[in-house]
Formats: sequence, structure tokens, C-alpha cells
Amino acid sequence: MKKIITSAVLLLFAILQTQAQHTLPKLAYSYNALEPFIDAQTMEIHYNRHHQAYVTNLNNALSEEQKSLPITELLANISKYSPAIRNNAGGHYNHTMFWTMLTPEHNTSPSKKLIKEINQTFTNTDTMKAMLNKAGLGRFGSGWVWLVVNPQKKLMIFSTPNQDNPLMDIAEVKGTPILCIDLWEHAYYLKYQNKRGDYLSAIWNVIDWNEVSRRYEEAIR
Ligand code: MN3
Repeated sequence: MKKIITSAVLLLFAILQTQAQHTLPKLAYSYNALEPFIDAQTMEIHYNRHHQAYVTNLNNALSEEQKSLPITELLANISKYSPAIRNNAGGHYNHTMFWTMLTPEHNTSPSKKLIKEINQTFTNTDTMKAMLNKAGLGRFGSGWVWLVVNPQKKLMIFSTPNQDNPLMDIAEVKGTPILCIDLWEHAYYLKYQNKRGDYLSAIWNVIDWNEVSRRYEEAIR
């Protein structure tokens, strides 16, 4: 009887442990859904290999206890963790958000509330896109460009190196990210080679403004 109970407890622990793992989120569209702006092969490699590697390496870098922490809590205290956790927690969070930024629907637009704020801050949406592209082009090496709601509830554009993001305590500019674009070569090299500017111009065709607007409304609440 004691043996059975011990086995049952061990099994329960095993189940709990496998549940406390970071996992690759499901994509809401197929690999070829964003063609011709983002090609299927790039999507498949980016999701299945790059993002999966961040998830695997994050799980490997975290202790069992740390695995049960929400990723936002890891990011908010990232200065206390190893570089491996910083890179892979950032990589996992950033890509999970990035997939939701994209949609095969080409007719989405920012909500009235968001447009009003964009116009106040950047004059209009086209100017804001140009500023995001400029910040993206200006990032040397790998990184991300962000539209964030800062603690004063105002919109700001900036870019981060590597897999850093505005939720990290080490970030130069902190805030709630509502839009992100991956600037790593793996996000565009197969189709655009070294022309990051062409990729940045094209990606606006598949940005999901419904999702960006939803994140905006949540951030100003
Ligand atoms: Mn990437």
C-alpha cells in the first residue's frame, strides 16, 4: 500500500513538473498565410526552429522552481537571472507576441481610440510607421523595434538589442509593448536578404491592427 501511495505521489510530481514548462504557442494561421510578404519557409523555420529553440533553452536554463513563475515576472526581474535566461525568456516572450502581430487579413486598421493617440503623438499613422521603420533600420545587428505605452500612458517608439524587451527591468525605456517587429536576419533573410528596409516596408501589409488596438486599450485601462 505504501509503495502504491509513493508511486502515486511520484507520478503526480512528474505530471506537475511536465506542466510547469514553457511551450511553443499555437500559430493562428498557416506558414504560407502571410505570402508574399513573409514567405512560408521563413515562417516555418522561424517558428519551428528559432522559437522552439528559445523555449527549449529557457526550460533548460530554469530551475524547477523558476519554471512555475509567469514569464512576465521573470522579465520584470531579469537583472537577477543568467544571460541564458535573459536571452531565452526574451526570445520566447517576444516571438509569442510577434506571431499575434501578424494576420493574413489585409484590411485591419487601428481603433478610433488608438488612431486619436497616434495622431496626437506622431501626426498620423504613416508618419508613425516611417518612424518605426527608421528605428528598425537604425538598430545595428539583431533586435526588435517596439511601440509601447509608457507609464504616463503615452505612445513611444524605440528598439532593443538581441532579445531584450520593454518589460525587462534592464530596459532603457520601460512600458507595455503593443506592437513589435523582429529585426533579426532570420526573420527576413531568405526573401529579402540584406534588405531590412524592404522587409520593414512589406510587413505593414500583414500587421494585425485589431490585436495592436486590443493591446493598446488593455494598456491604458
Ligand atoms: Mn525571430
